[in-house]
Amino acid sequence: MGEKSILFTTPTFPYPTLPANDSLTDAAGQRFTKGDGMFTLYSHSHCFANHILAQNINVPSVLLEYPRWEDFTREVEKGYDIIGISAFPPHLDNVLKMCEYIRAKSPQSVIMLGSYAAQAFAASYDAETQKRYVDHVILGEGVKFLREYLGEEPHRPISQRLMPRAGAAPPFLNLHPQGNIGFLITGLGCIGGCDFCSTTAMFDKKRIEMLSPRELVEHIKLYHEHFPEIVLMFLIEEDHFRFPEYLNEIREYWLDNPSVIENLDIFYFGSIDYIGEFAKEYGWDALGEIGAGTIFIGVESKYAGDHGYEKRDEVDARMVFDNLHSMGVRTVGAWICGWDFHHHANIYEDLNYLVSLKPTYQQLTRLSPFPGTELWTRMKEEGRVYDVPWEDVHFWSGSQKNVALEPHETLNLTEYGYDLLYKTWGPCLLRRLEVTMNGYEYCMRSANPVMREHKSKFFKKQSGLVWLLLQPLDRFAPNGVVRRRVRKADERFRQLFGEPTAVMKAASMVLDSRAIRFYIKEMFDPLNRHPKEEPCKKYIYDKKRNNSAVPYRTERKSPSLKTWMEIRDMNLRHEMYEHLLKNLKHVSKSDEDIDNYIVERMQARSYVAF
Ligand code: B12
Ligand code: SF4
Repeated sequence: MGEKSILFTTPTFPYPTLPANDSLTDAAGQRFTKGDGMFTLYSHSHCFANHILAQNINVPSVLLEYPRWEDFTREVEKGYDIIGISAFPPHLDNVLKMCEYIRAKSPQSVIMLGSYAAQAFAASYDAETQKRYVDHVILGEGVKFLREYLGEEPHRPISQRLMPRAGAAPPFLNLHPQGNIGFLITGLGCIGGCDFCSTTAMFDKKRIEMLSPRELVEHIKLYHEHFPEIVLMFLIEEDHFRFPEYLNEIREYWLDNPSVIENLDIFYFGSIDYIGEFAKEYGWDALGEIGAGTIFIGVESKYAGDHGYEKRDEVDARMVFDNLHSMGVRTVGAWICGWDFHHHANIYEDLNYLVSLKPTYQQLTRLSPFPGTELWTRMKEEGRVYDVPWEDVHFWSGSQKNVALEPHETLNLTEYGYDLLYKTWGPCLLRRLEVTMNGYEYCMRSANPVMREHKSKFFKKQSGLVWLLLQPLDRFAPNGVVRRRVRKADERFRQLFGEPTAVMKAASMVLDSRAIRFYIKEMFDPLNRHPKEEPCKKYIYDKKRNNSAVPYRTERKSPSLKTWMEIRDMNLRHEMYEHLLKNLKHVSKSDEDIDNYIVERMQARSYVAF
């Protein structure tokens, strides 16, 4: 077979919006920090599946990310041998349109469809319709499939090099922050087999290990060397804590890298029971020592354990959340509304249970029977799946006929839940500051010198950075309860780290003035009127950079005039602040750790991550 030309692409923009007019690609805005008013982070992310595929085949390829229709058609008309589309269900109507276009303009191109749009497509269309649009629907791991198709050795290890970074910032500071979150995939799939879960169905209830513990730490070091502005490594996996020996092995390599420990931490995934068991086996301190920064925890419901979900059976969620927070580990508490056991007499109790855990971040969604899952098949048989448009098949789909609740109630309850968390505990960024201050105290008490001398610095720097937001938080707190929390956090910060420096006070005034301007603008033109649009990028994997950590070249289309002006404005402002703060640092009493960090963040145009 001669060398094939390959185009990988995501669906074309514009993307559908979520029920609350949120952007599909802004995970912080639509979920993790949703409901926090102007303190809701504004974030971006990338399509990692296509990168993994492009990195693991021997032939060159072109990768289009978030193309507009004309970017896509221009590329299709070049007549690629293979066009691979990685997409999610909300894009299926558009994906079918893309396939029709390919069939018409480049009939020799073989069309491959992967990811969760493929899962939904395979479950929803008969074989003949599928063939009309797509030549290969790939369910499960794609690298092996692609290598086999290309006639390459399929079983060689799947490697990962650096991928584009994701980023997040408060919108009044920066709508286009530089990426400060790196991504690695430690494993695909989950052995849990929960009936509602798409990933366990996609990978047939198996887990495919993608990096060994040693490789993982080596890869994190590589990210840190190339992108020193990264503050968080996001590890894609379904439940790290099901594999305690794996995690415990990370500890040994992680503690050997103090300079990395001072600068970044790790986003893990876990479930209550398995985190509890890990802590029982290796001690709670082990969680700090594996670099856990944030853990995404599927709480699902207070009652999940009573209804057959084995991962929520044994351990008390409150004890797990409290212990994690007390040692500086942030949490994302995930809760699902619309279980069959939910009714009017227990739903508020369930929601308030989640609130009582005080998750640092949250994900409140509706139970959504995703096509291709066991739940969907069962509900279909029971006549309980409403026929909703593809654009509404996501975490708030409303496609499920509930036993006791009306569909609008489940959506309203999730919206209400975000608001309740905000009004009870304050915005996630305040909760984050409280947890990082706990982390500092915890490290200073620790018997482990690496935690005491190195990890404590990370907590101190991050606490200092988020302290800058206390002034706008105090001004724009949603109520007196939260305002008092802000003031208590300030008092505690001063007790722990002393009086804020001149640099901190100046930076805090800058943030406050940005927040005031943003608030005024929001009155007339709320950000939610303009759901986030990602720029189109073209990544060229020409295979000439095989020894380089970054294996692609990026071509970015000129941004729209509005985006260009926003970026220019941000750059100018940041240069000015950076200059001001550097000068202040020289003429006033300074806390080197915090002040240098604030200036570095200004330089990097990036702030805290989750
Ligand atoms: C990172 C992530 C995101 C990121 C980036 C996603 C992206 N690709 O654009 C962000 C934050 C933007 C995001 C957003 C959303 N996400 Co998301 N996300 C994930 C997460 C955590 C990891 C995905 C990933 O990168 N995995 C690593 C790659 C390598 O694995 P992979 O994608 O499975 O790809 C492999 C195979 O599937 C296959 N493959 C994939 N594509 C292709 C294409 C071809 C041509 C071939 C041959 C093979 C192939 O080969 C790859 C290598 O083996 C998953 C959970 C998970 N663990 O998978 C959820 C998940 C995919 N997201 C999910 C959802 C619902 C969403 C949203 C719709 C959220 C919402 N509000 O409802 C949006 C939609 C975003 C969009 N672009 O429209 C669901 C999907 C469920 C479903 N059945 O639809 C998941 C499974 C979470 C869950 N547990 O339910 N997400
Ligand atoms: S434990 Fe989590 S990832 Fe695993 S099958 Fe259940 S819901 Fe899915």
